[in-house]
Amino acid sequence: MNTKQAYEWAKELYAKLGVDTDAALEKLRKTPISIHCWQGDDVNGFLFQDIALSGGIQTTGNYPGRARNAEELRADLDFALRMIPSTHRVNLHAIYADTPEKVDLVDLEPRHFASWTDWAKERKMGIDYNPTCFSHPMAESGFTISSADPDVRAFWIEHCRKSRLISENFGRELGTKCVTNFWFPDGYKDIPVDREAPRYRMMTALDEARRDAVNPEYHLDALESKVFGIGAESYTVGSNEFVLGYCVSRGIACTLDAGHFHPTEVISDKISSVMQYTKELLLHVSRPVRWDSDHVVILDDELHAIAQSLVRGGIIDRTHIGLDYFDASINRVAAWVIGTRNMCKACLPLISNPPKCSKKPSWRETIPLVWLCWKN
Ligand code: RNT
Ligand code: ZN
Repeated sequence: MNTKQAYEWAKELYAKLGVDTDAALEKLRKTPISIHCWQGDDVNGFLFQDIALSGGIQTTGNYPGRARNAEELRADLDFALRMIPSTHRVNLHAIYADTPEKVDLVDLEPRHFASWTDWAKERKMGIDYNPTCFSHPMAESGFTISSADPDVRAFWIEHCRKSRLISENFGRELGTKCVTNFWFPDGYKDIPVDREAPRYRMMTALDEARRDAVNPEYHLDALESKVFGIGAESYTVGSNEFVLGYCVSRGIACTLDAGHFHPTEVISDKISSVMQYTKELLLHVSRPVRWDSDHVVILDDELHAIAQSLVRGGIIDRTHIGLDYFDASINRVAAWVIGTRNMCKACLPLISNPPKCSKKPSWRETIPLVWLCWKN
């Protein structure tokens, strides 16, 4: 029996249960997964040579075959994409700029990503983006955009500002909105004297970084929280409360990373709460094992629960599903394929048979109003 035949039989069986498999697959096709490029090279990037991964995140393992340049990374991605049905998106970090020029993060422009744009265009894929606020000498203090040092702060504000312009360009070139995720590792290893000032600085610095008007058709801001990082165990500036408050008050998307909460907390239960107050959501689907260990996503209970929250809650269309894990101890291409396919597999049974929920009001544009009132 070939796969086509197997599908026809399955289709018939499911039809008897009232499930239209063609329609379900079509719907799944409209739910792209943003595949994180950084699984392919252990979050090294190609902009700087010999720079250690910092920011309290870590890849472990030394499996051979790490991509050494953008060309190799794209070839590996192409190989992975052949084993992943449907068209998805690729999520880039600033350090994946593909240029022979010696440029720093604050000098990056859309042209430094031209090869990525061409590559994505050929494949009819969208691109998502991230400023890289770690693995850089200016991040050595453990603080970036919330640093008390005005020069350090200005550097990261400028990097984030430029990132939004790069993002808008991706969106315009590829005809699909680029979601740009801001994540800052800023925090203290030990108990700080002042918990308030860094948060005030982060809030105002973010506003400054986001001062340019960008076309919302092409770009969306998202902000990611975290409970702690390695070397920042006692205090993280961008905590859950800080981030949620910022996203709601500014009308931007909140990013929920599955590994960024206490081990017994799950994002599957946070999604429906956050979505009462924000129009769009970005997910970093990952698999924390004891800590934010960024294991490859498997089809476990929490992945099913995440998909349930999205589909049963009727919010999958307002959600951008991204993956975020990096495992260097296994084949990196397999890691992409396994994680992405599992994310799709978790959504499919739910999409095939959506619940007939009671009618609920559609999303109202309350958030920008709240923000306007607050601003005035
Ligand atoms: C770190 C965050 C962040 C990064 C990527 C590389 O804990 O999850 O999203 O993993 O930006
Ligand atoms: Zn993340």
